[in-house]
Amino acid sequence: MAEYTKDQLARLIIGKLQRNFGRTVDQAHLIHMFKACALVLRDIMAAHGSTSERLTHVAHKRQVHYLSMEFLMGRSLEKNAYNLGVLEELKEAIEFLGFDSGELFETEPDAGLGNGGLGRLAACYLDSMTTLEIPATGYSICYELGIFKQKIVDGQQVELADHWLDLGDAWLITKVDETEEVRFGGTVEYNWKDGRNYPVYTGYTSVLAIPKDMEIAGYGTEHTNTLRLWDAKSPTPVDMSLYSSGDYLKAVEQQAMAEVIAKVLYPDDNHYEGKSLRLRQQYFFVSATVQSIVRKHREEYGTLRNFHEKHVIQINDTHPTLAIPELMRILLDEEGYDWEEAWNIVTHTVAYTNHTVLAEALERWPQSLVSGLLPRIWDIIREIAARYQRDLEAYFEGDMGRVARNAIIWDNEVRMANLCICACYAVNGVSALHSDILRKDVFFDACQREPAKFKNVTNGIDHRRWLSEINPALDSLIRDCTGGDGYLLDPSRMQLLEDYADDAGVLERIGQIKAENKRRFAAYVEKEHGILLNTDAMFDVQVKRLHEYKRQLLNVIHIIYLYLHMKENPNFDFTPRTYLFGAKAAPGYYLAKRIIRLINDVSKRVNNDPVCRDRLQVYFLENYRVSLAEKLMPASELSEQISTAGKEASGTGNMKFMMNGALTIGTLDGANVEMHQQVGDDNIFLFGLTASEVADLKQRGYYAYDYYMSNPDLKWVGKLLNDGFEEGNNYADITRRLVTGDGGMADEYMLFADFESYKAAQQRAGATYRDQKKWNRMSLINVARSGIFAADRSIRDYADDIWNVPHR
Ligand code: 26Q
Repeated sequence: MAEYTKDQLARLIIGKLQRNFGRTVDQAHLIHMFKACALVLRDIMAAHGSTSERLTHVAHKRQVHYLSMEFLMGRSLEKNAYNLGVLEELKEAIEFLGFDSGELFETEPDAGLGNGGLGRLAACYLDSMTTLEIPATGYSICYELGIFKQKIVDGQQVELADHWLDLGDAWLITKVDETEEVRFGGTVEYNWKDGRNYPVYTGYTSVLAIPKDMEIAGYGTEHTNTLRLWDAKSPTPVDMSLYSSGDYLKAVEQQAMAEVIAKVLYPDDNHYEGKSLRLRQQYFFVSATVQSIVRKHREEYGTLRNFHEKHVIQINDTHPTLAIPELMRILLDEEGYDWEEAWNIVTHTVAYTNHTVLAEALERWPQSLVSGLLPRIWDIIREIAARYQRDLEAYFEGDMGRVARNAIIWDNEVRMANLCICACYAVNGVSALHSDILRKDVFFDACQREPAKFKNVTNGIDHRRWLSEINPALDSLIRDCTGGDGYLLDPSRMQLLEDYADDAGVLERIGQIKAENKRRFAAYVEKEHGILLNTDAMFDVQVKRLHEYKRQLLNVIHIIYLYLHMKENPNFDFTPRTYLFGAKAAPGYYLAKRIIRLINDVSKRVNNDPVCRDRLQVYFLENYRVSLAEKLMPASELSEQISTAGKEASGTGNMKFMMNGALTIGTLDGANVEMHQQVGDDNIFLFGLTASEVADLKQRGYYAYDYYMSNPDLKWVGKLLNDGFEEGNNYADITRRLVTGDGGMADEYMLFADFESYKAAQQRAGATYRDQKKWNRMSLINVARSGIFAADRSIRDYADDIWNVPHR
């Protein structure tokens, strides 16, 4: 039931072309058309938006503020049209005006304001919060450059700048009148007046935070929410007349220092580096956000005493932790509240989600950096830390080991996770296993002290985008089998599909849908890269950020083993495979880049060896990103989720594959555990050590060398890596890292321990694939039972267990 017909939309687009670009349809280029379409949809959303705003304010509802350094939004045109219920009409209007709608959608750049899982999760949650009619706002930075574009040159990763705003700004509305001022540096002195200390702040540098708002449309609702992206500007224009007074240089300096803040997204995923600019980014966006929430609250209620009743601030990992001392600062210094009162408000407002247990990802900021850049915030953190320390000492009865582990400031560092645990009223992990590890290991002490604080909310994905929108044929099948499109707002209805688990016609249709999606993907790859993928082979896919713990290397080692086996015995019985990889490596992560090069070398060797023809193919897809994932997921058959158990907090790619009918080969890690619970042993290819077995083995002593020496296949692969693929290009460094450690820990992620078990699981997958009917049945069961991995379920969990807000 669309509100707009094709003709109406076409007229609106023509109007936009005329007024905004001075062009007729005949004079318009694709980019004008794209921008005109975006403007038309923005108008529709704006009309809805004013209704939402009115409703929220009249009802005085509690609002959610989702703070995240990353929102990996991808494209918006098709998605917004879909959610507004005008996708078909818009496509027709575009065609009617003489353009190709597919080509038009492809011109939109991805909004790549994130690295991977954490950023994409935030984007999926915005969709669900809006669809479930929860008043919510996302906050982040309007990075001028999003995640870099990856090119593969001579097998190696090269990074290019991502100037997404050239077209991506079509969705942004600048609200200059809602600018906030953020202060850095300077000194604080305290003046004693009326029995209390008032801070006086001098010599600071101001940066202006200018909001650029992106409106978010919900599905099947007129409710809209906003993603607020802060841009950084200097308050002092560079003024030549100051030149002689020496202020000119200062003004230029200030301008540069201000505007660099919103320049670029840090491309590190699951890795912390204590860079001053990163800390400035964090405080910039957090301070602007908290000030903006407080300003609106004051306007509406005239007091901050009820602040915590009307707002929850959700902190996406520790990156926005400074929201805690920033809100304290405002309540203390600007409202004049005493400490207890301010602390009570803060600790009833803020909740924290942890996304990783990797030690190298935990944020610990040098105190010299914090105190120099944020003197007042530093004083507040010190006071929070001192009070917490007293509580810890009392609770742990002087057990200084435990006090030290839980301290907020220790060894001249500020530990952001401990600050969050101290101040937040809820702390959650992102899968059942991960939340368990937080409770029993990483945050053991804090959990003993306050067990009720520690919760689980298993991640979920936007099933409207990641199934219905990108896989229309599967969407039709689900509608046919579950009685219409009800599953779009009630993903639990997907389980009705299971009534057809033994319906030969439906199983056949599942197979045909996959085959057709594979052909479409292969056609895309051929057009873009000139490579012919073998669509008769199983598409076996590992796409995610490159990281040692995700073990792309285990996959590669197994492929090399297959290759060597095939060379030695060309007749060996093997189910044909097309192995696909996609992964960006953090630019400074040397080993990750080596692994990318290795994959490309293996690809070159295998694809050019006649023995492998029509049987084994390996291809590295460059620049893996949201819009590529959208094409790939519907075409995938085997989903590689093979991290060392205990390391992947949840994973969300695993859910996208499952929903699109791929089967999983994986370890019992992250949300794989819950996927296994859903589908049972028979519908997943599990292998490897469990998280507790990994911990035990580490405890007993893991000797990679022994595994290597006693396994002929591993030695075989090792020899090829040492010899290399061509003159002067070998991977002996990688073998050394695995076998002896090369100065570090040998095989830290236990590839060797899981190799045989992985090999066996791969064999099971291959054998099963030969029985297409059985495979399709497993595929159907996976789709049918994937409903609980919809973000709508996650958001209802957050709303009920943590936020205490009503929802649809
Ligand atoms: C921190 C400090 C300085 C620079 C960068 C960072 C930084 C940036 C990004 C640290 C971590 C990240 C990203 C973490 C991440 O994406 N974690 C993933 O979150 C997903 C959503 O919950 C999970 O599904 C994945 O398991 C988890 O790896």
